[in-house]
Amino acid sequence: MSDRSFDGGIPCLWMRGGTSKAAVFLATDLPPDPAERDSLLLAIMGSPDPRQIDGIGGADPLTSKVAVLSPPSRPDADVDYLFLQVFTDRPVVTDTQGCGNILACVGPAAIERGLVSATGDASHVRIHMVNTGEVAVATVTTPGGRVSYEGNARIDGVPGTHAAVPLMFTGIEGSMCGTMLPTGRTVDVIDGIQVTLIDYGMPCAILLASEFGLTGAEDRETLEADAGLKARLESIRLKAGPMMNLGNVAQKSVPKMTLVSAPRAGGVIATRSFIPHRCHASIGVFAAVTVAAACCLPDGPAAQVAAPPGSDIFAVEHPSGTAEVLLHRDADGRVASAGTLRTARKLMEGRVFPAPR
Ligand code: NQM
Repeated sequence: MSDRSFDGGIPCLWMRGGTSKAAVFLATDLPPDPAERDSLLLAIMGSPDPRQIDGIGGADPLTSKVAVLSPPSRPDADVDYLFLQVFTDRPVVTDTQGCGNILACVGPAAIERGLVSATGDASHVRIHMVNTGEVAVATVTTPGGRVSYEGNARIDGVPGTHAAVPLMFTGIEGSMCGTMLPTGRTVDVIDGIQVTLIDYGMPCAILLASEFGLTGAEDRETLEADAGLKARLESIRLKAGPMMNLGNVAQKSVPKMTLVSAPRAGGVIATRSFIPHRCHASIGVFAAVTVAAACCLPDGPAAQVAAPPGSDIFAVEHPSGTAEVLLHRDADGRVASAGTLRTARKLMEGRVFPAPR
């Protein structure tokens, strides 16, 4: 343990990225030892406690997130971004997933904190996603060299309009599982249920809502109250983890368990995504990209219900609207690159005070 004191607080940006919120830190402001850092982050967010009453976490996995920024460790990036998911009700901090929603606030935060310089009215920030090893490119609105959060872009799940933050990805296939289809199959059967185990940016298990007696249009609260459903999903998830090269996933936030059904609002597919123990209010960015990639497979639960898009834009329906994913496919129909559009906003800048440990 270091003898560093945090009594004077720790510099922190509290930001919305897409449909999630995170505390954003510079790595130099946190303990270098991961165990010590994670203990501090639990004390900052107020975990473990389902209400996170003594911390700044919002009592929901979508608002109990951390981004740690540091200078780039590779020449093709401008900034390193380590994502950490802080569990609300367990003393767990995990780096075994990235987060595309929080990725949206990394470019603005890196400029705000002086790690990256703005380059004209729009700045392209190359972000090394340390969790998975790829580089994403975010475009940040920077009139006069300062970050602007104002604009006309709208994303479902966030009221109002804001500056667009387009995100582009390459090389995200098999981000954590090594390969897009870690079992080598498009369909496996676990506990008698068909499942596609796939990683195109996020390890996901894709299942038909109908196999669980659901329409796939149920709201978040109804699904979260269904203890039987959650137990069945967790049983499948624990078996899927080793099959996906993820090892024992009991204390990990992957794979995401995504129930799919036919679209109802003109999109390509409808989703209800468990992340993994709570139902997402919308859907994660890389989870949506991965669902879109699953729709391109010749068979499996997604292909069975998807309405093929007429273009490269895959509208993925979720409980609070639709997330649009851009998928570029090569001449063989293989997904070559992906993108999406998010917004972000600085909510608070200051010093955060961890609870006594
Ligand atoms: O899949 C939540 C979120 C996410 C992850 C989660 C995300 C992604 O919406 O890229 O954005 O799946 O735990 O913040």
